[in-house]
Amino acid sequence: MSANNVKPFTVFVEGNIGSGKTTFLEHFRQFEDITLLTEPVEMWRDLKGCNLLELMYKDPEKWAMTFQSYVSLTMLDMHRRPAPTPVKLMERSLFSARYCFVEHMMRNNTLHPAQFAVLDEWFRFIQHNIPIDADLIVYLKTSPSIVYQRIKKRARSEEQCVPLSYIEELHRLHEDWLINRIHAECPAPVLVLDADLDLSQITDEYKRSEHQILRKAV
Ligand code: DCP
Repeated sequence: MSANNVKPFTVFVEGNIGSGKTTFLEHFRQFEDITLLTEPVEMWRDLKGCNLLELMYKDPEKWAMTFQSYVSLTMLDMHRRPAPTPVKLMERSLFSARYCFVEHMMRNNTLHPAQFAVLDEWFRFIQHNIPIDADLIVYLKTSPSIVYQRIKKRARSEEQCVPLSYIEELHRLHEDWLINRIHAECPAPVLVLDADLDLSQITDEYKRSEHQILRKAV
């Protein structure tokens, strides 16, 4: 809740792995009156000394369920966290966890149907019983080959085994959710930005979203 008890304008930043979500959030650090909630990847890498992200990539059949249930908890925490500002900008959401990552793990049988059913029931329960505010989704749209190169370059140790085919599949799932709208609900209007641009050009593209996010003439 913002200072005057009005709900903040809540924005989810979505896009493939390596699409620049963190960089996008950092762009908005220059503005006052905006709460930035970056994704809790560091919590996933260190839960009481356990690296769940690494366990998930090393042995997906064994750890995907545990990992995604912890992702759900940390994302729900971000959704419910009050913002003392008129704007709240979040990296990812419960929706991309369900419609992109869990969906992929269900389709390629990484998750047993029973495990998928439990995650899906949690998702539905939360959706129907816990208010999740969403006013805008910024979709950082990329080409799989470009983000694949970025992932290789940034060399996050857990992601070294990620094949291009996985990035392509995640791309299709983001497109199905945000552009083709195959799921019944998309929680907010979608603003699509070209996130293939490299760092020297991306600021102008990010600026295209300032007006809608800050909701004033900038
Ligand atoms: N991940 C996952 N399941 C989720 C969310 C994320 O398996 N529900 C994994 C994919 C990545 C890592 O967690 O290995 C972080 O992915 P993100 O795309 O969420 O974050 P990035 O740090 O890649 O974002 P960007 O590079 O766009 O800033």
